[in-house]
Amino acid sequence: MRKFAYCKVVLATSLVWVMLDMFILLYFSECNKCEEKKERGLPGREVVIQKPQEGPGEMGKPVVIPKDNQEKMKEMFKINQFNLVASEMIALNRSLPDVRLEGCKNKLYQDDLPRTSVVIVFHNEAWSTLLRTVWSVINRSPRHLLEEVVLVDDASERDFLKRPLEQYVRKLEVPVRVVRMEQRSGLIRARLKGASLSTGQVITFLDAHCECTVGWLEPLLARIKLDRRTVVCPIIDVISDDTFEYMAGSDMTYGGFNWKLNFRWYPVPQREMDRRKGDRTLPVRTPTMAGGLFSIDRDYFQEIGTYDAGMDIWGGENLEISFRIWQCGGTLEIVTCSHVGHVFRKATPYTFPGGTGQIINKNNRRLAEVWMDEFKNFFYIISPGVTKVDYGDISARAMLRQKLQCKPFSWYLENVYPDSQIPRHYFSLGEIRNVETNQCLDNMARKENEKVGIFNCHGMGGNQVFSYTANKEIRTDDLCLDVSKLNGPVMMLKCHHLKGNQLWEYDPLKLTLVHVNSNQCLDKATEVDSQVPSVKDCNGNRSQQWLLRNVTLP
Ligand code: UD2
Ligand code: MN
Repeated sequence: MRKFAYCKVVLATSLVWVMLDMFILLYFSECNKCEEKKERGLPGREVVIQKPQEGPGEMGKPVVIPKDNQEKMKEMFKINQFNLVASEMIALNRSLPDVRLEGCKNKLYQDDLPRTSVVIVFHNEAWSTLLRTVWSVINRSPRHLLEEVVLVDDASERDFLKRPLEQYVRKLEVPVRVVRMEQRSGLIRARLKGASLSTGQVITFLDAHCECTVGWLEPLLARIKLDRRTVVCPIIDVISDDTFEYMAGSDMTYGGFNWKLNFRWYPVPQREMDRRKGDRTLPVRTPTMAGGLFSIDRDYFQEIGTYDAGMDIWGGENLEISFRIWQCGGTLEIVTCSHVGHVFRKATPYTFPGGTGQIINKNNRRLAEVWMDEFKNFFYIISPGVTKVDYGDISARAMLRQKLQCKPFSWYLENVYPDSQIPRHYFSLGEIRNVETNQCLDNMARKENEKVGIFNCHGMGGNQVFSYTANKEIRTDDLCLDVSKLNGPVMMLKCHHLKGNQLWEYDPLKLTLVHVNSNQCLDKATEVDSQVPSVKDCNGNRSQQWLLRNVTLP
């Protein structure tokens, strides 16, 4: 009996302990060591930059988690959707490799560059990643170019981001201000608040899980000094969400977007290499920015209408500002001599009040309605249901476009983004229907390098939307119908704009789609599989006849 009672007490106490442990794990683990342990090798800034320290993650090396810590690691991964255990093992001021092109390392910049405020917005960010961002800014920015750091807390729910954060940053040698949103507002309105409270001539935005590398700032500011209507992004390097390894990003990709209005990286086209006469250390003109990391002249930011404050939480603002910059007379560049790392995550750790899809679609509709003219139809047709999402009042943004006399979206496609996934000119946007079976080409939600399918027509757009373009590609979003062998199946490959195996000739009388390279006709199926369209010798059969029909929006 007594033994039983004893057991209960032990059980109860261990339960309390486990719960306490969980609590500590969730709320304090990121902070409990933050004060003493984290700045190994301080203060010697020069030391930090030039001499790699000993320790996990130094010089951007991957962190290895000991076996007996794997469970904790998995548990803590969920908090921020990155390896928090790894992040906590790394010094807040860790050393990083100099990943710049050789030609960047000895470029000289004027002394009188404009000073920048660095604005970092965050919602429930981890202590270690947030402060490592701040430390990397302090340690790797020339002091005379750094006005201040402004941290905007978008109504985080973690105690360590309250007073402990304010106390910590007070001790830093650069002014770091913490400002709070009264309620969860999303990154767009949080950045607007940070921008309005900052004072530097330039505003530099960073995500709250970044690391700036040596020489990151000067080349950005130099471009703005040259022309205040130039908005500049660094190359965004990859900090592994798993090991926190630092991996250099490529100077050969730039920003684009697909029909769904997702931001995507695409290869820098030959025309842009030619314009720079092959010099990869010169800035790349980019059609869009990823969104999180850029510098902009304060007055110019005002002039072109900051952000659309009607956008909520996350998403869309990056394309919106990109289109606006270009269409309203500015320039958007990736400065290839500037490298800043960012922890890319596979999932989002925080809530989207009102629903993820709802919010992102609303933001995207706002930007499509204001900036994309008739080309918004590519977005609407491939995203069934999106036209039912309410996007609120956009009259102020439409007026802004008027006031600034911004150019049409067709101008942007023609002059800034001729290799865009949205074709400037096209013959059809809708379904491609087989005359014999009355079925439609369908991408079956498959991915790059898979076969195109065929399925009963549903007239709803989505997976059955194809555009036959003026360049004679048949594309569904950024994938093009491609055939690489005689009688072969029709594959969906990334469009390469080089014609080749992606060139199709439509004959509106015979209703055939001739694959030019093989001189064969698109047929409803292969010999062996009725679900896989292929090319075959042209035979005049109805299985090789196709109707290109525009889908009309509901
Ligand atoms: C990318 C951008 C991000 C933003 C987003 C589209 C990069 C590296 N990142 O997504 O800056 O443009 O695309 O909107 O280009 N945050 C808040 N409140 C919120 C939600 C987020 O303050 O309600 C903060 C968050 O803590 C982070 C920043 O906003 O510091 C960006 O959020 P993210 O890191 O989840 O976005 P990311 O990198 O996936
Ligand atoms: Mn981010």
